[in-house]
Amino acid sequence: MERTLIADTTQKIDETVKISGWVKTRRDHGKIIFIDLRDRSGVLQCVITPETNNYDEFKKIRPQWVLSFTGKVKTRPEKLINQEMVTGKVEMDVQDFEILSEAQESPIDISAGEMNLHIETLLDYRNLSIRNEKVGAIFKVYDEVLKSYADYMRSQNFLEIKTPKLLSACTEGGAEFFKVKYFEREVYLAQSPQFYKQAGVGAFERVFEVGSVFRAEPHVTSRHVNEYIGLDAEMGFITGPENVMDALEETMKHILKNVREKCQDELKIYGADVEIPEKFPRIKFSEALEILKKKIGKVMEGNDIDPEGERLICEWAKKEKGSDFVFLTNYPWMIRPMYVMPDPENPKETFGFDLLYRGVEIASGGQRIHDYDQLVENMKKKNLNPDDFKNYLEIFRYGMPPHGGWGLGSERIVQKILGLKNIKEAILFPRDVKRLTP
Ligand code: AMO
Repeated sequence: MERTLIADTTQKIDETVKISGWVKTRRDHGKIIFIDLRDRSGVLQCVITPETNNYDEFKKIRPQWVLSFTGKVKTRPEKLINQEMVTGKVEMDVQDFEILSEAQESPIDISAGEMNLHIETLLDYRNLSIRNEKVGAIFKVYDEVLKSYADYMRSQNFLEIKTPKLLSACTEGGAEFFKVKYFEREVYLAQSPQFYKQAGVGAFERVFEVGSVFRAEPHVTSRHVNEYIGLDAEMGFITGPENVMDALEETMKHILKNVREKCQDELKIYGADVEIPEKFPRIKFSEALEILKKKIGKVMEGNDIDPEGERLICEWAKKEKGSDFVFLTNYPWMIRPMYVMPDPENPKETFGFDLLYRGVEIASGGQRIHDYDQLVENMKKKNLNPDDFKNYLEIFRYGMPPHGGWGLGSERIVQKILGLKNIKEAILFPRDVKRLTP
């Protein structure tokens, strides 16, 4: 008999079907055994009685065993209907079962709705914890974010590209590189597809990439990991950084709209609201500093806005502008990379921006320098040696349109949508300063 998915059993009342999945829970009531069987589509209550074939063998079956059940789907008595479940109106009277795989006793209880475990324990037992319904919900939202991003980019005629992650030189300079052995040489893991996506613009005008990014940052924070998935984009023929912000704003709206529509069950599990503001407020970096100083009484040390400042600016944007998002624009030249276009009216500022969402930076971007001589000049001003960027500079010898783009952190989006305390919860198998397993 062909397998029926559990979610489809609601359409098969009074039919005999075969379902397959994992034992989520087992409850014994005298001789009657209730099994909640889980497959990729849902969970179904299955009833085993002494009439079930090989009933005695069922005694040994425990959570996480993988089974097939053949039996009749029937409507539950009115008072036993579970409104919370898609399959809550039906159950299966099991006639026959087959054991597909046995399981040892689980070291953590993954059947519970809420797994009140320390994050490190959750991650130590990651192979199991991702089977929990609440943990699993995170990855359904993540899937929707990735899908919506790629779909939207394509709908706007961006070409999907994949760029190399093994590099002979550090992309943007700086100390955030992992060195790895490559035959007899030492090479670096890419900490951004920056240069390659710009090369992509030279050929295709609009490109995007969903790819791994490696950062050798020793930070232990709730928003940093050492390997993450970047949602990058780059577009040509822009007339200013506003075009890039407009495109990023529409992209985020599209992602959130899809998550809100398609992940209702998952959002409910987390009690998460997805609000989509009509317009994302845009304020200059310098104005943000003023707001922090005047309205909130926080003076930033140095030239940048620290995580606490980002949180406070987001609180301000929510209160004053009713928006979970806020763009900070015109970043100071001092703290932006050499490829970011300086503002011709005020060279102390650039056409670089950040996008903050619910207290955290989720994207950086801006207009880039597209003129060869200007780029060389800017490198020198930043005390970089243009000879170290020979391959990158090549792009600008052969005709580059004005262009710009962004890098979005996919995991931070999911973290903020669901209100997860730590970014690592939004990563299937995270890599941090200490963790390289499982
Ligand atoms: P940036 O370095 O700001 O910009 O990175 C872009 C976005 O990537 C995410 N991110 C991270 N997520 C998790 N862990 C980390 N350690 C981490 N570091 C960064 C953030 C951040 O906003 N080349 C530019 C982008 C561009 O201008 O196009 C860049 O890499 O969400």
